[in-house]
Amino acid sequence: MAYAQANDTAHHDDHHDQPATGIKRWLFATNHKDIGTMYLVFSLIMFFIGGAMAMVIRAELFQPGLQLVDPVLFNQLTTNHALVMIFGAVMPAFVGLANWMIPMQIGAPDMALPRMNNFSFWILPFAFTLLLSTFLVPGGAAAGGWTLYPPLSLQTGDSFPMLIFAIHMMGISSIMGAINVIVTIMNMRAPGMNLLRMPLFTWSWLITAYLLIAVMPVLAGAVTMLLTDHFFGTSFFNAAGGGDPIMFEHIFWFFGHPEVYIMVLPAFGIISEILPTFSRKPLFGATSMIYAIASIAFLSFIVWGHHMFVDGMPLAAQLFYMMSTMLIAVPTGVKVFNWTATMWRGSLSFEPPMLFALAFLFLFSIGGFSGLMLAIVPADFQYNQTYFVVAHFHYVLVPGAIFGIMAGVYYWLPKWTGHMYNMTLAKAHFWLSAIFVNVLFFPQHFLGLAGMPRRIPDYAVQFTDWNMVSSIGGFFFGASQILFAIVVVQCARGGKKATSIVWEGTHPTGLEWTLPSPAPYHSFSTAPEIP
Ligand code: CU1
Repeated sequence: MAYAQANDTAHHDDHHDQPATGIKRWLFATNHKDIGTMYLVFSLIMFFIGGAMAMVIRAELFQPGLQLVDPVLFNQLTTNHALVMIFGAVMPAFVGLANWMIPMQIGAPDMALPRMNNFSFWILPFAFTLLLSTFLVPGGAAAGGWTLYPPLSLQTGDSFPMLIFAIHMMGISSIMGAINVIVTIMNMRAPGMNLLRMPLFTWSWLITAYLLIAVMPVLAGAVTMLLTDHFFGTSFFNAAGGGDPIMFEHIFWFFGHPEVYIMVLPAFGIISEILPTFSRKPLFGATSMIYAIASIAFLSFIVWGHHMFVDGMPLAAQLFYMMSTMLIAVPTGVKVFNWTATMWRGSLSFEPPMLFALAFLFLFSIGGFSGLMLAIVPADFQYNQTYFVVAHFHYVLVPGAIFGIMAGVYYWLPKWTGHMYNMTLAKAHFWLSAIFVNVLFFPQHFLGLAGMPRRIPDYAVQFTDWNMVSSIGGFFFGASQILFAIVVVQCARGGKKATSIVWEGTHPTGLEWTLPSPAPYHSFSTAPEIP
């Protein structure tokens, strides 16, 4: 509560005029909480749009043969499902959480650059309107999937510049968001809030923001070179003109691998705050947790070649990428050990944030292990371009990134809205999600090992059974997410009042949401006024 009071005081000092109401409040928002809300609402909408595409994909793959969509539309769906989920759902959700929580966690009155904050949000609706309108162009953004490998991606046709410009806008938005996070954390911490006292969510975002600034321009460069190859006669990736299509893969994955970590490091931060709260114990090894996240971030820059083992690569390079990739298991192991040790002999309770955090811990680990399998060069020769890869990264991104976001939302929603949400509905959402995410994605391991290729609208009959299971899991998983929307909307509209010790449960001492670990010696309610 002390954090919130400090914020409110500073906030009112800043604004002498009347606060805007109605549409102006949102259009001209410079307040980190309103912008955070807009990011989160936008992300939820994109989650359902990307999810609807996934439902169509799973419906087409329910049985062999072409029934619902033609192959061109199917390819459009796989490409756009990925772009919408990555840049529209997961990343904006984390930026929304950053906007809400970072100023409060470090005792800052707002984000450092509030107008840029507004700009970085409002780019997104335009970017995604442009991206989704490629569906209206004949052929659409069909060729190549979200990785846009040339020469296939250069067959995209008239929607190609729309696709490229949409990606540029997403990148600009991300870079501005990242700059804001770094400047806020570096310059606006309350007295006494030195770096190693910062809560883990803020720490994970600080590291993520550096990753974003390092790799988003690389993506921008890659897609710009595609654009000039397509329209201006350059031959960056065209062998006939002296270029090299494999170079695109190097540039893309130098962005792409850190991008995966951008989507999961903030979730590590969220989990590192939820597990201590619901274990009634401080986080085990908080400092080693920060170093582990930083190590993972560093390693993410030197492993990109593991996406390209089948391209033909010198043996020494194969060994380097294999071993550097496996090295990531070391800091990841530190984190899993610390999370487990945090819960060890703790006084555990199982409210929705804790349930999602635990599911994250178990299921993200499955994604980690299948990642280790893919890192082994000779094994990857078998798995490459199969559904095993699809199973792997969906375990990392759905029960990883998305469950992390949901854990965070269930954890902080009472703090944001002032209301407690419907526990029964939230728990039902958890159990349905946790069960059906496995029904959806686990069989895809079997399909991949049996040789089913990815990104295809049809398949050989021997793959039918597990595809049916996967699709049924997908339909139930998708439907369960409606519960999430209901819980969130109900909670925003009203309900039982939340208190500062909302998570006390049966424990009389209780714990606040943003309790850093270790607790700071400063009490912010007596801290000097922020100028
Ligand atoms: Cu990777």
